[in-house]
Amino acid sequence: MTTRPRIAASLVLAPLAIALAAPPIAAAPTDPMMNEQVKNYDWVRPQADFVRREAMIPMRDGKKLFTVIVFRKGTHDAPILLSRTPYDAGKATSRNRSQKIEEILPVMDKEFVDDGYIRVYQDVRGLGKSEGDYVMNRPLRGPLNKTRVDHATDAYDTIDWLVKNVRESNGKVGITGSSYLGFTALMALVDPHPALKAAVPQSPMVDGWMGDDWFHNGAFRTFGFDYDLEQTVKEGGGAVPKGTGDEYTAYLNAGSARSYAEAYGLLDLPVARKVFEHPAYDAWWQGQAVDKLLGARKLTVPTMLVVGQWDQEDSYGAPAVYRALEPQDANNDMVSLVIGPWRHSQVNYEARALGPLEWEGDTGLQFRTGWMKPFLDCHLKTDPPKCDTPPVLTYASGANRWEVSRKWPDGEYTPLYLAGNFGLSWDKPAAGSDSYVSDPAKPVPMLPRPIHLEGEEWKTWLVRDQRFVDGRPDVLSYSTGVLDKAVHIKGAPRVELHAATTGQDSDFVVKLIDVYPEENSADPDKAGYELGIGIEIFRGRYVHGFSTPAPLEPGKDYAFKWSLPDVDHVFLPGHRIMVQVQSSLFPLYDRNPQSWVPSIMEAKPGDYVKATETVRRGGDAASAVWLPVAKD
Ligand code: PG9
Repeated sequence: MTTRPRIAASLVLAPLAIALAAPPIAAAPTDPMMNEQVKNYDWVRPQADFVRREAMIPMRDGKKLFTVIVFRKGTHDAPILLSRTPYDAGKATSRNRSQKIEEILPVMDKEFVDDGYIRVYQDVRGLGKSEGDYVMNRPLRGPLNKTRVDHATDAYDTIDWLVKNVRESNGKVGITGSSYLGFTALMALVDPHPALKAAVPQSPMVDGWMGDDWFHNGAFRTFGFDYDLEQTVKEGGGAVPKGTGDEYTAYLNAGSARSYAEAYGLLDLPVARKVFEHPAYDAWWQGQAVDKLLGARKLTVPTMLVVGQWDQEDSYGAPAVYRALEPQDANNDMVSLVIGPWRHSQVNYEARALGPLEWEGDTGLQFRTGWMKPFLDCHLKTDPPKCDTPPVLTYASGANRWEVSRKWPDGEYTPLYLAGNFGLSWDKPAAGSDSYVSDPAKPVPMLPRPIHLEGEEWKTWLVRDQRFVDGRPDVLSYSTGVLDKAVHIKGAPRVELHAATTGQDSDFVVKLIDVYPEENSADPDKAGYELGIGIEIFRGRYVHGFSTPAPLEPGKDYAFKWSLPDVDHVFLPGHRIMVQVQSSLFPLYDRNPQSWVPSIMEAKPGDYVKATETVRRGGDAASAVWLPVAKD
């Protein structure tokens, strides 16, 4: 018998089902001219197979957060699975206006509620029906946040209320969600509530400057403007009204990020202004980096970090938190890492395919039922099964199978050198170099034009065939011969690019590519396909340190070092490995003017100049991509 108090009536909008269930019998005929608008309608009917409660949960500063609690009728002694969202908790729990629980909730919730979980969605402070101010990446209380509240306290107060007020619960809470919801899931781990027993942050936004939504290695990602407008404008937001034409042209015509923002009135948005105020990796960005915040604390809640191998928004966060926490995980059972063959957040949807790539079955469902739910079950259920969580679970694309590792990365870093005649070699080649002219007036497109960075085009751009650029004079393409045996990599490939520029600044983009056999009559669309396995940018001014941008000395050789996203991939026999080098990836990243300016986002038209980029190979400037080659 539970002694938990019942939900306070004032905090629950009780179903109106009884009041509206049937018209009064033998009532007077309806007045033909009566006002036909009624106050409300409770769409949850008595025949519904679920209970759906709404509550305004009070936080420590008096603000109340809108929360929806959903479970199958008859659920009791049940774990709670919580998500804290900026994307409308009401909508997330009324996907269809159906009387069946699997119809109203997101697809990922089905197996959980079928097994007696209580599903809770909450609007974060300031959004949806929640009270308070919205700060997009609300920092933790401290130097950057002088208020009494943050996502850690809001999660704490919410969990406290839930375990005291949801009488059907067993008092144990797990937290999950992808992207922004992954970020709020991670923040709940800071001084966590004792009832928080497990967390599954998926594609969390962790460090918006280093490699998640806003910048990658210092290069500014323009798509953030659309997100800013969608998220922070109460009425009239939505995507930037840049028209229906080619976004490549729209951004190019606008000039710098600042002139684009000015043209569309985006500087009225505090969130956009903040980004312009912090172009480098200063204390503001560093103080928000969730991997650093968590790495400085003891992890007390078992955590499964999840990311997609082709995550076009937040590929950095989950592995970064894993790296930060793993050193304190002596028994290898507190923090685990999962990398699936997914685009951003695809883990929560059907995942049989990504663009032209097909997997063995629905890998999202396989993960959720085969690993995520057992992980949560063993930490949250009243009579839990034994935990058997793999320390690292990855899907080996190419071979198309799930793999378990005890550590990550799980390979031996081996250099694959850029070589003469645009070859790639496992042995260090003779010294030489290749050059190209990078012209900011003709940046290398990220996709074949016209570009529309929305829908499927945005979700799958990382797996698009790269042949559309490999003949450009400003793209260097190096390739191995046809592989006679498989090359299996498990980890984040590391770029070591020795290069010089005639300018004072330069971006470098490296793509690791799997080139499919030239002939494939069974699947002709894939014949010769150049599949990006990792695509990542580095902004040259940060070669001395991310918080110390400085001009590059024209003609001087530098060693630029950065990582590509974490992957588990098998380059099959008959395929080739390719590395492409270029100096722009437009319009996702704003253009580097290649002359020195204090902030690239604010460059003026006259600042943009052509530069010759020289990539060194072999000798003591042996450019390479270091591959984490697995011992199979
Ligand atoms: N990548 C998105 C985001 C996360 C956190 C902050 C801002 C944006 C998202 O998909 O939620």
